[in-house]
Amino acid sequence: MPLTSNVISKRGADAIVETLKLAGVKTIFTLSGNHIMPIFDALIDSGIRLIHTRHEAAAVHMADAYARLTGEVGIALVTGGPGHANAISALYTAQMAESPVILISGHAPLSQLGKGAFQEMEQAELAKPIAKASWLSNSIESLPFDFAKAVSIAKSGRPGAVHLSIPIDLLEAQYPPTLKLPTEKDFLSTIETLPKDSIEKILQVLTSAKKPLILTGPQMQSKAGRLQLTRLEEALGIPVIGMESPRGILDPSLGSFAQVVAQSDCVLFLGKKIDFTVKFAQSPAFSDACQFLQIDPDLAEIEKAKIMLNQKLVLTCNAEVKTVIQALIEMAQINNTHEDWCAIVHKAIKYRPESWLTASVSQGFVHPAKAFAQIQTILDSHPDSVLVCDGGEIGQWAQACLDAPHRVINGVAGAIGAGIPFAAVASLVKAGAPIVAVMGDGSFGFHCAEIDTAVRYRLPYLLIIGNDACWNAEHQIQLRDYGNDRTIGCELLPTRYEEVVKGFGGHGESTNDLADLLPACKRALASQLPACLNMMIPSLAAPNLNP
Ligand SMILES: Cc1ncc(C[n+]2csc(CCOP(=O)(O)OP(=O)(O)O)c2C)c(N)n1
Repeated sequence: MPLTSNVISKRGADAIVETLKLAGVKTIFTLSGNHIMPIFDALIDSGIRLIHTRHEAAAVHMADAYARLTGEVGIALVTGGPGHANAISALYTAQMAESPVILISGHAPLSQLGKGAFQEMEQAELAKPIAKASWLSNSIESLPFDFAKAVSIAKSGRPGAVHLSIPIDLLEAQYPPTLKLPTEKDFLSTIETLPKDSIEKILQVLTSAKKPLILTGPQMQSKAGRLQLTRLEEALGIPVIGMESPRGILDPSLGSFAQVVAQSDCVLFLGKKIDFTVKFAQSPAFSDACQFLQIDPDLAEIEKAKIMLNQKLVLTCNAEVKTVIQALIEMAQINNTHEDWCAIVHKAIKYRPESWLTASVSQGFVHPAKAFAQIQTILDSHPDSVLVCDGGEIGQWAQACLDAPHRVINGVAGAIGAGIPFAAVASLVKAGAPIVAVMGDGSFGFHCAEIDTAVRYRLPYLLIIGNDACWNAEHQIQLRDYGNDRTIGCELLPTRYEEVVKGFGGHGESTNDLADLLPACKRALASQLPACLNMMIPSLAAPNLNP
């Protein structure tokens, strides 16, 4: 029988909560279940806030957005078996976004393993391929240290997802009077720095190139991270570009960047994985004459690059990205030799065709670029406004047309559906700032029950639904690859999603009139509720800025 809170003697669950407090955890995103109820009980009076969601994947998406927006570790707590399995797809999004998230899952009791316990599942094995580390706690003594180790791993090197399964019998077991809790050092991340001569060598190769570029990955795309990249660019006089999209160098928020990438003669991959997003650094995306440098926290990434790039990889270093950026800034010599090249690169990134703003669409529809030109004024109205992007083609239009101090996009994982959980957390951590989340009608469906979560926790935001009654990104693939007469199965209905939002207790508006768009958004924001603007759009292909 589980111990209840009126039996005051401490349990493993209390040890976990003590450890969460030591780690400075303030918020946990969760969905209840038998295996984790001792933790719920131990959280009473702990000062740690529970945000109870409607789906385990949403809890992980929320922990992910929390980590990206605060720089702290995001914690998701779910039950064992099916609850854990539900959480897994969202863990992949966090891992690919280099977001330090810890998924704690309850687990069948150790004493019943192999006997057919309720919801028994090889949970750690299930999470292993998509996490930095994944394991099953196996003693009450190790429990607090397991959590501290999870924090340390999630934050070290390339940040990412960590999973810890905790059997319920450990949570219910008596807390031995001799039980030790972790100290500050147990939570710390390990930092690999670079010796001074390596930094000098990197600076020398970069500055002697004619058209050098520095590419960084998702972990540098927070507001603070992007500021650090600007400082690095200012210190070196070399373009420093952050990447976080599965469309990579073709990301519409990078304009026609792919065209200048092809001209570069030296690229430093500074914690940026050399993967599909950079076309594996091969020709024609990169010049055959381009030299490559790589600084990466993962030895495995370096080994992979050596095989792929061979002689073209002239220098590799194993180190932590933010520390290296700081060292590069400190050791840089002011040098203006690449001023023209910087201007060319930034002009390419800013490129958006003027024709977007005069494009006409059929009666009853709104062109996304014209709508976003108006919505940008909302994002410009506050220093901490947040842009969330989700979905297929509409998400690409949003990324091309909108900018904000904080951006949370679905990221390299390319998984749709996280927009509503992301928006709730943006509202939680950036209270008072406008939160604008853009998503397709298909993507809206994945986690629309989280509108209820946002209503319960009073988390206002504005969802802009680009409603084309279609899973358009896939429909566009059918048109492009199979032909106009071979479209199948991607139709949706022009559903009144604003009524869905109202049904959950939020505010709903619908428009297909550009003149009413901004007033409708303002009414939605003034409602101080989770709100949506259901906007009818034509099925447009994502913007192509690198024809
Ligand atoms: C979890 C997940 N399932 C499926 C896909 C494949 N997918 C990518 S975009 C897309 C269509 C999205 O439709 P919608 O949200 O309406 O946006 P639209 O493309 O219509 O603008 C689909 C099904 C995916 N990327 N992630």
